[in-house]
Amino acid sequence: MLNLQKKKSAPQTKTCIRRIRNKLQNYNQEHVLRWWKQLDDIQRKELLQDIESIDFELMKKLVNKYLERKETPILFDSIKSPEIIKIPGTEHEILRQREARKIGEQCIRDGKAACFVVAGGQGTRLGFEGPKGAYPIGPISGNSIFQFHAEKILKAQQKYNVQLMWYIMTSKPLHKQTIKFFEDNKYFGMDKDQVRFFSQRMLPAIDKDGKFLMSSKHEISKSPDGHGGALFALRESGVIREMMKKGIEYISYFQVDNLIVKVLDPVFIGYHVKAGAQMSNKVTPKIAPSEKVGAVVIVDKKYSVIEYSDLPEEHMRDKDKDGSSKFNAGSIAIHILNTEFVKSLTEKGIKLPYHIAEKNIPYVNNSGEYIKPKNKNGIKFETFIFDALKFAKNVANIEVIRENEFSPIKNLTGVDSVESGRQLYMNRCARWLKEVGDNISFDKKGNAKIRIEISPLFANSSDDLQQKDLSSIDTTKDIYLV
Ligand code: UD2
Repeated sequence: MLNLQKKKSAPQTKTCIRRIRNKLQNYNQEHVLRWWKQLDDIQRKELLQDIESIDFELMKKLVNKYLERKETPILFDSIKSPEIIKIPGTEHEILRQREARKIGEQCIRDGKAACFVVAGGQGTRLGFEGPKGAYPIGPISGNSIFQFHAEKILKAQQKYNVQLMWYIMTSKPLHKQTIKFFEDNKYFGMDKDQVRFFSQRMLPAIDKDGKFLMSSKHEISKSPDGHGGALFALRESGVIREMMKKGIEYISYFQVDNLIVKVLDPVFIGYHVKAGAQMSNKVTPKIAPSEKVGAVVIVDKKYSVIEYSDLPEEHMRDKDKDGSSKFNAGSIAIHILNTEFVKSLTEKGIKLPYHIAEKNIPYVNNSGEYIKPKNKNGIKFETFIFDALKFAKNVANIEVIRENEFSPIKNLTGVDSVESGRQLYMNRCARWLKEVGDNISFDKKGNAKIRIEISPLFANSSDDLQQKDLSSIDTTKDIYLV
């Protein structure tokens, strides 16, 4: 029986290899089979599967785009600053915000909103093995970033008396680890059924001649296709269909590395609904023109985000005719997207533009040696979710208070780091305690003098704290409320 199968499969494999070899030749990538003779059966199978999964036509376009440097130039003169719903100051604005909150709360109660986190990026800058969301960030508890987000969702669930869905986009190298992390932690108290994982697409990385880089003799180096890949992944995984079946209309999108993000903000949802928007943004004034956040702008009457890496020094300070800064509306990567919008974009086959990123990518050289390059040797291609803005009929841009909603964790130390993210989190806890009358001291930099951690399950706002008995708190020592 075994023998028969072997005899049968041998010619098939030969034909298959011939076909694949031809394909590779057509696309100028035949070098990926260079070590074929040295590979064992399992490695050969894996390599063939890897090759079969590649969209060669897409890669051909991307390679040409890179080789011909076909990036569309940004016409800086035609850019305008966006319309923004400012933080309310007047009585009228306060009323407007209250109305938005009411609308958003009703949407959440009616089960029309779900949480969606993009967690497919590799945490290389953090120097952490494994998914970034598994990073033990809690200043006292050491709880993971995922646990903080999960507890915020559970708290919202209690408040609105509705079961909320959490969609988590991972990428191939992180997928199994992410699920295992949730399983090991018993889903942080959430029901298994309310957490839905799906994986984004991976694309080959190329060298400067347009050839696929090899990460081993039988593996093509691949990386996630950017968070814009969420659109493709939402469709391919069937998640967008599932969402619509459940009656979900609004996707509350956030990045895993923003520890203090409001995972489901009724005010944001309400403004989005009131504006009849299809996709919306939270913005905050940049702390400096060079800050590493994108800027929400208007180009040709359409909303868009100019990524920080695309904003040259000489344009960072450009002004509108009225003297206001063009690039001051910092995008903190928090959006609402309508499920209907995502569905129609993906059904129409709309493709987001690919951005080129030059990186140091480890690879196997022609002699079969594994090289960790010191300089940028390779190119990755990524799409960005905010490029979908220009397809939206209406967009609402909501200004928020940075220190209440944005603490990005990109590096281990310094700017936008584990250190600063923790501090921003503790400072927000300290402000909440102060607001309810506790005597918390801050140093000259505005940092709380003691370590404070409040589990989102205990309180996720100063309003939540109002309802607690905090009389036994000693504000001279570390505070951990759980
Ligand atoms: C992002 C924004 C920037 C600003 C900043 C705020 C981009 C290109 N830039 O900068 O404008 O808003 O965040 O913090 O987004 N991810 C995936 N799959 C991928 C790539 C990324 O899921 O293929 C996730 C990643 O896990 C993370 C988020 O997207 O949660 C942002 O990725 P990043 O840290 O690479 O983006 P960054 O810091 O360049």
